Amino acid sequence: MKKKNKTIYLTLVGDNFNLGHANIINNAKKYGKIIIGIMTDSACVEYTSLPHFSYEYRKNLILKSCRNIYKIIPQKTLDYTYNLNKFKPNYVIHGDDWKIGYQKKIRTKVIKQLKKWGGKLIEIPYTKNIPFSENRKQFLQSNTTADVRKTKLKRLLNCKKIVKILEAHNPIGGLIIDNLSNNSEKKYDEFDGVWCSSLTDSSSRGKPDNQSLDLTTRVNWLSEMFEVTSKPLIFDADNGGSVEHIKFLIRRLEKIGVSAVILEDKIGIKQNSLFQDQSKTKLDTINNFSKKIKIATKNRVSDDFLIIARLESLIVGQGINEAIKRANKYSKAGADMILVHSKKNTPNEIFKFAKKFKKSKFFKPLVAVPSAYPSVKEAQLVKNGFKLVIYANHLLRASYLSMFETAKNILKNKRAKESEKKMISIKKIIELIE
Ligand code: SPV
Ligand code: MG
Repeated sequence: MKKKNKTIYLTLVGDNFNLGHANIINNAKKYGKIIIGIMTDSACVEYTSLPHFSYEYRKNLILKSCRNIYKIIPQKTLDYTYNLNKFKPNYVIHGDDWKIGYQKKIRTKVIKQLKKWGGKLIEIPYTKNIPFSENRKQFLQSNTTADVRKTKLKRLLNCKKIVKILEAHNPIGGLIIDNLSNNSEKKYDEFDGVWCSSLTDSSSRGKPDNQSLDLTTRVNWLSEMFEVTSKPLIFDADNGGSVEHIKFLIRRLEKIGVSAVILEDKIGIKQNSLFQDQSKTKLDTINNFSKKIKIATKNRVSDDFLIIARLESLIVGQGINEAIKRANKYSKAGADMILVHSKKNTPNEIFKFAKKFKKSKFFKPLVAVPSAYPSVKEAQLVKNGFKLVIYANHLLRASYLSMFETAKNILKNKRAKESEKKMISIKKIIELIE
């Protein structure tokens, strides 16, 4: 077969187009017509983080950067089998770095598939001196605009079984969420974003969670968080203030790149939902709260910014039927997701709610905040219709204990030596930030 009739297949994520990619494409040209499989968001989250840019954006970036591309197609899984069988390329080209690690299995499968039609694998030396993680950090630093950050939550919801959000009350907490991953089990895992909690925002400033820390102050400090992180953030807006004020809050949050707001159906001076005595807590009327949701949805620029309605019926002991009634109304008013809050020490009550709500024509994906029932496993939440889990206060609780113990020990020992082993070294903290 003449070269001009041959095809060569390669895959790219295409987020951070660099020398390595250019090298592969230049080599590929020598063999035939280039078919590029762009990894979809779902394919990427099987083994790594969500790409920074959306599929469409990455596709356009590749089209703009390279000439002589015959076809661009989505590769929907890490496994090449489907695309290879469909296009039966004469060659597949890849860097030789995939002979080890998680890609080894994929490579073996590619070789097996190609054999079926006499295709060949071409491996070129991996382009060195592009330290991926360093590059990635710099790339994220300079490419995280408000809009790109905002859309990430919806993209994650579209491609993950469950989206995992962790509270951070300062930018260093945000950096932990941005950078931590777990490769020790079979599947890659990481937190997907930040919860901006009214409880921990207030407590970390020595104030009660009763709106004494005003919303403006809370929204303003997000610029510091956003300066150094790239993952999406969900904002806890309590009840969002009065009907007249909601639209201003929504516009501000969306404009700065927040991905979702959670509004709760309580009124009056609030107290935290986890307090035992809720006798003073009042729920909003269904009509008034639905009005807030409608205003919120009407005033967002794009539906990539999510409006999440939070039900407090179970917190105040009004039972599952009342919660279902409200969930249906809030969903009808336009809420994208429903958070059903509970302070019971097992998830039974929210699972009962979920079972009933799943049958409703107004069903929306559910959000859980397992502060009171921490033994629930994420897999159980998925099974019961939950799509988002918020670990709402854990970094604050952990750091408070650590700060308290350190302070106590320095005071007791009249020196700091005994506390050193429980602290990160100064060298590490400098390296971390740099
Ligand atoms: C928060 O984190 O501020 C919340 C969740 O709203 S809870 O504390 O459980 O009310
Ligand atoms: Mg709160």
